[in-house]
This record gives sequence, structure tokens and C-alpha cells, in this order.
Amino acid sequence: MDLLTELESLIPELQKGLDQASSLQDMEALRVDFLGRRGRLARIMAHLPEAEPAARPLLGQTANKVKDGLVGLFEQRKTALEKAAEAEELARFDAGLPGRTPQIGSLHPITLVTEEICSVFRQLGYSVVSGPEVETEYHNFEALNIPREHPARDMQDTLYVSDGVLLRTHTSPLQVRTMLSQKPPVAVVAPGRVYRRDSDITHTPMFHQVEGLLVDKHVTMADLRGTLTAFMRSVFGSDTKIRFRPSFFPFTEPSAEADISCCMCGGKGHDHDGTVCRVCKGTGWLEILGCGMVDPAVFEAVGYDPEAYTGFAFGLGVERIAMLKYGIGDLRMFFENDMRFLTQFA
Ligand code: 2NM
Repeated sequence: MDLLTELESLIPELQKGLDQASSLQDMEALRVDFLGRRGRLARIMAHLPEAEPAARPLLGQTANKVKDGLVGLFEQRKTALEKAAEAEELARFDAGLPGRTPQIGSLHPITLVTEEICSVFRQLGYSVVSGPEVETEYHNFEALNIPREHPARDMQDTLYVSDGVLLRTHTSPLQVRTMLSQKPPVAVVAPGRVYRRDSDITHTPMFHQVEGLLVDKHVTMADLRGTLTAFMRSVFGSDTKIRFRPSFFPFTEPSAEADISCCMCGGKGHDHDGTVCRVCKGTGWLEILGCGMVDPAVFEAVGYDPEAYTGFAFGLGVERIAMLKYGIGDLRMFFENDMRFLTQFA
């Protein structure tokens, strides 16, 4: 067979091969066989130098046409196969199947309770403030009238970063910063993480606090009592009983602790068959927060005139409030991030 006939026969031969090809892999095998570097077309063209010089231009032209023809046939068949594959996939696709439900997260109970507490005070006109967790000894202790010899300032109780720098042990430095940067009247709540060198089943080295501060002319202990009573009834229910007991804090005078009637046993201290309440231990009362009238020494430290202004402040632990509110018995629940626990707050 002469070269010209051989060249021209490639087209129908490829057509036959393509008619039998049923996959993209078959196609690739054919492509290598016909158009590859050692394929049929290349092998025929290797004989070109043996042809009569006069026949070569026609052979060259024909080779180019055949090559274009082969490539065209490939493209045509490939498009057809791809279309068929797509159609098959669409036939398998069931638009009526339910979608995959994405997992949606939920807020951590500590976030929920912090938000609830802050929103009560927002409604009372307070602003919510935040600030650094790494604090100076001045903002965390000195300005709050906590003396050098106070046990809280001991390396035993406080996590020091360096000399005079520490992880805040309460959120009060935020109130100090607020008072240093603005004149009265001041009404703020300060939520956030606090750190203490303490770790056992009922203490974690990091926990959450909300503290609040109101400073103005003529603020009295009646304002403290009314405000904190309204707050505690909003979080624990409007028929919650409240009592204040005297206490001591270096930054308030007088100071008090506020209790609510036990939200587990309703203040009775036991259940219907006389079993002692495990939450209030039979007392009928639960300690909720510490509070007091801001000590004049704190006002002096921040440059407020203690003759002109008075104020009240309070502080509470968010984990404790969340445990009482939701009946959680183990502090470690908040830090383990067990999905069985967390999804209950969705
Ligand atoms: C408490 C109890 C009583 C308190 C005082 C202040 C400040 F900055 F105004 F002096 N902030 N927080 C305070 C008062 C905190 O926590 C149990």
C-alpha cells in the first residue's frame, strides 16, 4: 500500500475504533495508537523521506488534513461521551432526597448567663465594658485599697506575669479604668475572665465574673438593695426571696453578701419527703453575690471627690450562677466541652 492510501485509511479506521470505544480510557488508548509520538500517523510520516520528491507536497498536505480529521473525530466522540456521563449522573441524582443538615453550634452556658446578666443591667441604663486580662498590680490591687500585706496579693493566690504585672484576679480593674477615664455619673458592668492560683474540683484557675458599679451624687445603700434585688429576681424568678448579710471587702464599706431563697427546694431546705436539699445543704439560702458601698479610699485613688460622690459595687461568679440556674452539679462540665452537655443549651 502506498503512503497516500495508508494515510487516508487512518480516518475510517479511527472512526471504527471510536464507534467501539465506550469510556474515556478507551479514548485515550486510541489517541496514543493514532496520534502518539510512536503512533500510526507518526510511523507513516517516518517513511516520507523515502517517497518521490514530486509526491512529497501532496503527502505533506494530506498528512496535515488527516491529522486535523483525526483530532476532530476525537473531540466529537469525547464531547459525546462526556455528555452521556453527565446525563447518567443526572439520572442518578434524586432532587427529592433530604439535604445534609449542617451542624449548628450553640452558645456556651457561661456566655448565655453572662449575656443575661449584662442585658438586665443594660435595661437599667448601665454600659458594658471590657479590658485587658493582663493587668498591673496598681489597677488590680493598689487602686482598690487592697494593701501590700493582703493575702490576695500573695504569689500563692495570684498568677504573676512579671514584677508588678499579673493576670487579673477579678474584673474590678475595669471599673478602676472606667473611673480613671471618665467623670461621674458612672454606671457600668464588667464581665470577663479572671484568674486565680487555685485548682481543685470546685475551683478552676480561670473562671468568669461580672462586676458592676454605680457612682453618682446621693447614691445610697437603698439603691444598692433595690437594684440588686431587681437583678436577682430577674435572673431567678420574681417570687425569689432575698436577704443581705454583712461582710467585708477592702474596696467597699459597708460590705454585704446577698443570698436568694434556694431555687432548687424553694427555700424549704428539703424536698417533700424530708430529704435535705443538696444545693442549699438544708439552709434554704444560696449565696449569689458580694457587694457594698465603694470605699472613699477607692474614690481618692481614681481622683473622684469622696465628699461629693457615693456609689455601690457588686461582684459575682458566672459559673456559680449558671450551676444554680441550670442545676449543674459539677464545675468541670463548663470546661470539658462535652457535646452531650453543650447541646442541651441550644
Ligand atoms: C465585689 C464585691 C464588692 C467591687 C468594687 C469595685 C470598685 F472598683 F468599684 F471598687 N468593683 N467591684 C466589688 C465590691 C466587687 O465582688 C465580690
